[in-house]
Amino acid sequence: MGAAGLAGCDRLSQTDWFPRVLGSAEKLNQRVATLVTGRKAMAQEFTPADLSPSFRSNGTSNPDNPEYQTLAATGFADYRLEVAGLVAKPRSFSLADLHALPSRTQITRHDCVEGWSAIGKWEGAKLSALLDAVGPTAKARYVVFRCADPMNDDGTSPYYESIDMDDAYHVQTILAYKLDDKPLPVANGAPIRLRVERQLGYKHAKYVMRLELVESFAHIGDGNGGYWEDQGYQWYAGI
Ligand SMILES: Nc1nc2c(c(=O)[nH]1)N[C@H]1C(S)=C(S)[C@@H](COP(=O)(O)O)O[C@H]1N2
Ligand SMILES: [Mo]
Repeated sequence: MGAAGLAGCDRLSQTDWFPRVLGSAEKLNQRVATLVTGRKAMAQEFTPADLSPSFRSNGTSNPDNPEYQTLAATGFADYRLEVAGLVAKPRSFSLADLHALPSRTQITRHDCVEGWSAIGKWEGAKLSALLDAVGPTAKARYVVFRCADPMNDDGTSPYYESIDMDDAYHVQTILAYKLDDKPLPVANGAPIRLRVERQLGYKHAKYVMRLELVESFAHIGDGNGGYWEDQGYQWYAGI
């Protein structure tokens, strides 16, 4: 086993304290993904000929949230992505700020656990570039994505997700503002949605309003790292 493999094992042992400790199958998935492909491995990219004729919407298609609706009504001119938590320079980013960051365009396949896939062309700011601008502190281990869509009737429990720093700095991890060369539609997460290409669909948070750099997500939601994770889905949804 090479140095990369050993580094992967070391990383795993650091995560063993997880609250609802990752089920053993999940740990196995993560170990296999780490050893077989390495955490820097690229998700497959496709050509324009492979694009799905249209990219369907799943889950929330238009957040039932007055603040979001107000932002949408003016084309998100007043949108600000807040970045907070364990960073040296907390700040917010307008859409223009996000467009000014180094970007990446990629044609990838999205796989939803509900049994459908679609290939889309995504363009967005590299999350690594945004993180370089705010300076995560040494304690930061996860990026938490807070979304605009309430997931229950009383308007609480908005959708949220989290990824580790390996995925956060991966070259294909972007805050997408375009789908198939057009501004990201509301149905697919306008104005900003996460693309974290080696993970299943539910990790790709839409309607992202705020990022938080944290050491642990034990005290966020039910402590499992995401809205669907709190309903029992795996936190590490690598494919
Ligand atoms: N904020 C938010 N993000 C979300 C969801 C959601 O309902 N709300 N659904 C997730 C799921 S299960 C999938 S498969 C994809 C769907 O993305 P799409 O609507 O662009 O197809 O978004 C993910 N991110
Ligand atoms: Mo999904």
